[in-house]
Amino acid sequence: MRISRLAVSAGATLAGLATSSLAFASNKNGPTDGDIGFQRSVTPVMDAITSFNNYWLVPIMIAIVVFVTVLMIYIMVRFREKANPVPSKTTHHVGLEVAWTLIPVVILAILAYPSMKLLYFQDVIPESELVVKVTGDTWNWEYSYPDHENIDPYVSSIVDIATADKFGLSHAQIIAKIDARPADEPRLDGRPYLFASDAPLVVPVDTVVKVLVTSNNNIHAFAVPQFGVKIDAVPGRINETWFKVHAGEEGTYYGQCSEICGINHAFMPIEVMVVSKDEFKRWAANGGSFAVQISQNTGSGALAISSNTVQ
Ligand SMILES: [Cu+2]
Repeated sequence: MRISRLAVSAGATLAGLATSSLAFASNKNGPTDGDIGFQRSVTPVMDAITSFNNYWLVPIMIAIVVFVTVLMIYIMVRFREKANPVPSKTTHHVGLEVAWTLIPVVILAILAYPSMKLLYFQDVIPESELVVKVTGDTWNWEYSYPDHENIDPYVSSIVDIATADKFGLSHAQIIAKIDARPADEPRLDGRPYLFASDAPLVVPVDTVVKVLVTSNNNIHAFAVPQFGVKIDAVPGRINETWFKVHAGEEGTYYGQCSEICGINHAFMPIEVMVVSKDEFKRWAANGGSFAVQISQNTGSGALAISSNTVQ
């Protein structure tokens, strides 16, 4: 009787934790201090991942944790030395062994169905309206738009200060130092350090974007949590994935290289700027720039780089 009351209260506590973890899911973009849920979803794939986690995995995990905890407590109380002076000599119980083998098999089989459905949903790319190519490098990302010949491939690097200047500085001091730069140098401008780049990937909202991912050197991974995108960038191979940001979700989304790739792995952020379809058209027609470029420097590499820098 006491045990069953204990089970009910443990269950209630864990169910409360689960609902609060759902409630903890941030409504902001990007990672937020104190978050314990996933980042807010903005694509159909991430919607499916979030539901699979919240409505299948978390409830099943909670049920298992509650069951095992209650069983452990029951065994510790019921079979303690005082209450059970003559211990049982049983070593095998066929029924029990069959049960603890079959029940996990059934749980995994039940999980396999929605899991496979989700994998195929991620894997099969719908008819794409835009293709972007992402190339991992040591240590930054290069973006190109094979559909738009007028947009030169451009490199997207972290907004940072030199490693030598960072020595002994706190996170906040590094941010202050970057923000103190002249306005014409890459600055954070309110964006998070280790996520902000000097040239984000620009894509239109409500559009199926096919992403081709490869690498120039070692293995990286292109990952944007709010899109449900994470795919390895492997040299000599092109991996494909896709995302479609929901209408009305224009904004800036962040990710980071997610396959440990070397000394500056932590310093190759992914910043994706999602703009309206019209704004993207203008950006693309303008050679990959939001600003009208006035440059004295004609016909050199410097122009190509500056015209791709998002102003
Ligand atoms: Cu990396």
